[in-house]
Amino acid sequence: MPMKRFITATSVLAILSTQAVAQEEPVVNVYNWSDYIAEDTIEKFEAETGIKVVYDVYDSNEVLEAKMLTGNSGYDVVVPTSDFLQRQVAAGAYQPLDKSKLPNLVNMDEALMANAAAYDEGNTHSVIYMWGTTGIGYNTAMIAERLGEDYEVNSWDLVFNPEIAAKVADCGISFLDAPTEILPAAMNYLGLDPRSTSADDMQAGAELLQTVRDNIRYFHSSQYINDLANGDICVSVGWSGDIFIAQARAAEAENGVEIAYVIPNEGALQWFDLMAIPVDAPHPDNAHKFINFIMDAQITADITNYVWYANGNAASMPLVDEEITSDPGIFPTEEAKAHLWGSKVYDARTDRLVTRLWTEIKTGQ
Ligand code: N2P
Repeated sequence: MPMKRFITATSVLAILSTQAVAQEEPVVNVYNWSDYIAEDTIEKFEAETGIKVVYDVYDSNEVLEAKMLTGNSGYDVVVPTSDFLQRQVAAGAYQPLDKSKLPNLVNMDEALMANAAAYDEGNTHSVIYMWGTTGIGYNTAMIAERLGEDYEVNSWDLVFNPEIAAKVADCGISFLDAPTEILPAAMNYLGLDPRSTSADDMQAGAELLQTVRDNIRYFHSSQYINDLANGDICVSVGWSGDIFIAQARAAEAENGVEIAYVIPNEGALQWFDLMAIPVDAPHPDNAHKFINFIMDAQITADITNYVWYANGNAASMPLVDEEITSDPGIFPTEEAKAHLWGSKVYDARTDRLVTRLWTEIKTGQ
């Protein structure tokens, strides 16, 4: 009898202490790409859940990766791109998602999630946030002025053909500071496999970039949005949605700047960015709540409508503006899709080579 009482008391204690552990402080630390969320997403999440969002931004997978591989970042939700996610999962950087806490998974597009599973088997650690392409944004009037009214921008020639690039260099060309996206585009332009990891192919891509290096004003992965919108630069190799944001900002400012985005005929990189929870996240339960909230059809539609990126949420599609769903720069045509390539994870040797080549390109050595 006394024994039984003892057991009961112990179990009560056990239950109490489990609850104490499960009860996280009402905070979630989110680390996402810059210009990648709607104006009211965070506000809405905080109002609905009472959980405060501490929101930081980055514009480089390499920066995020350094934090994930070091550990102890303090972040609860991060958004790496597919190939980087794959390497970080292999390194044990992320915890498996508790899918019982993610009822909105039913909203996700099964075909896209199956594609994403190539980078994270079984979608065990990640959910698609947004996806897009890496193509060319340009100022229509400035290009017409320099290359003629009839020049149709539909090829990587604009930035990779030294003669053409030289003709537009004076109004400013920017490239993403994203070696794993720019080098493959250069290789593809040369007729090489953009997913090749052969040192010779990488070297050839780097040499091409060296030939146009003097025509490039800068390498940066977020500054180009405002610079394009203000007419301070005229060409950006950049991310689809970012270019559309520049277009929208120019329209809003009524400054006469007109920006267009093209997926060049030779093809382009198609990437996914995915939400994941670091293995040492301080608030994993709140992280699940945040990810589930993002997967709400209306919330994801609001984000796409604001940042002009396609998403992986099938249920959100009827709520996405027709202006966006019908734009081939955001939802590529079947013909364009045939030329898109997926991001490729590099081994350590290839990664070191890419880093070295990229430093040489940026410094013009
Ligand atoms: C948002 C950029 C996100 C795309 N500004 C990079 N994968």
